[in-house]
Amino acid sequence: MDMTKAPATAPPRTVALRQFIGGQWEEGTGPLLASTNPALDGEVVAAGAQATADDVDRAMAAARAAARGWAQTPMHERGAVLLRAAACIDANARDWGLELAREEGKTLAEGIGEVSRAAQILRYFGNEGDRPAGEVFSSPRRGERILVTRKPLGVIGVVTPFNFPIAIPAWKIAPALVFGNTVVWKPASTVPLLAMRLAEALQDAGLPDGALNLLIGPGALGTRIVEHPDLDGLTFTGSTGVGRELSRKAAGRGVPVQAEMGGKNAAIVLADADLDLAVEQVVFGAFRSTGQKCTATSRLILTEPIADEFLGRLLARLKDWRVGDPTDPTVHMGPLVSGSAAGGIRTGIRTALSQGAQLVYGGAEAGRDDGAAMPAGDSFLAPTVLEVPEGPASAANTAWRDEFFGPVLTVRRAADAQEAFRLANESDFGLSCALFTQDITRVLSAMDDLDVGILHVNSESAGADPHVPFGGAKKSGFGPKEQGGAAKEFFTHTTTVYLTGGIPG
Ligand code: UN1
Repeated sequence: MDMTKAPATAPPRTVALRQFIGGQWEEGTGPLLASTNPALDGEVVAAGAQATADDVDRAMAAARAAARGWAQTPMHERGAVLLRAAACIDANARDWGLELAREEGKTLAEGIGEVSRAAQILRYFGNEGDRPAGEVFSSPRRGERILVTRKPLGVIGVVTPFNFPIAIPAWKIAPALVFGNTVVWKPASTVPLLAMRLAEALQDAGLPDGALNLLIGPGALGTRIVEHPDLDGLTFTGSTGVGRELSRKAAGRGVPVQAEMGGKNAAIVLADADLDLAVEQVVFGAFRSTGQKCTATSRLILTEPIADEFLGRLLARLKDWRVGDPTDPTVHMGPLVSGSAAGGIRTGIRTALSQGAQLVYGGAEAGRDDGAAMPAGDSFLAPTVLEVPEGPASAANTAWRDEFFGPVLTVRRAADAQEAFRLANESDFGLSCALFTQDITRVLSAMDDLDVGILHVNSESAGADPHVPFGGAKKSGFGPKEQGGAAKEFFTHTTTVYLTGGIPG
């Protein structure tokens, strides 16, 4: 049959999942695993057998065996592999972006954008060989110089979340590799196909066998990696609970850890803000990727003079925010990653309401009774806005305090900028914050007063460029920051060299 004549409506075929160990793609020997499309009940995107504890051991051995040769490969050659992989990823951005939208549920535009972003990250680190590789200090002794050189840690465990199935792995694996480490990677089992795509790109780009190993399977594989005696470093992004548990285990064995965990990021709108800009950016920050970003805007602090006006404009904007199949280009927001993720958020919304929050828009039952604007299916939630009135219990309201990791925005009102900053800091987390104002004096105080790792002035709380540090303050992260020059801090250790040729004549 001529496949080019197959009807355009034919469902895409299910991709066979494989493990990548020591440069070989192989079938797993564990139980079956299938990634499914959260927008279309029952559509299997990829399926295959999971990896086992034994596969972790083989992957660690392969990574160890490859470590010395890769570390001795010149940085420019290591970078060239990343640059070739970036070109391959760019060439496949549309196809893989579509696979990403089907497997994870973000819109096609965001899926393609994320794949291109992975390529951009690989390009940034691919050029690392052109950047300074250490420091030179003066010596108090005649005829001596003191150099600080950098070396890879060795074998790095990489554990990544579902919400950026190719960009987050890229921003961990690219620096790990370019600085000369080898990698054993366990992605979230909900998004294994995109993990395979990244590994394929690196393999096709000429990465030596064993430098990257990919294990698809349950969380227990991550624990096995962390407990493995050959592990030299662990980089993790995901939930606070899992991050703390893995960090505790790694740190207890003297293994350096970098963990990027929760966020409860505020957008603050001051009285002088450009409201049209602020509404647009708050909607993007809160509801793009269905709110499933650690940098998503989940708290909105409105100063009194503009609060009602802002909410009115926000609700008008949300009426046009289409929820549906993310591969439909007219849709703004896809489903949550799974029905159970959506169910947990529905419970969270109901709890928040029982604790005194007021429903402003959407809600746990939206589209269920009225049926109108919401697609059927347990994974879908409406964009939801809750308001927590000021009172002794406001700070404890679950929608204000806990990370829901979904399309829920919780509003509080502040009398002025000072109170708004105090409310923004009223969180255990401190990842990012968006501040909307045209007042430079307020911006300068915010830079000092807000306890966050990332501050956006007049732009949404999400987003991260590859050449600058990324990571949070307070309980949002543990260990060094990611990306940019900060990545070097984690993926290398230093050797201080006291260098003299003898006593100068
Ligand atoms: C972004 O804001 O574009 O897990 C990236 C997360 C973050 C990445 C956010 N580590 O959502």
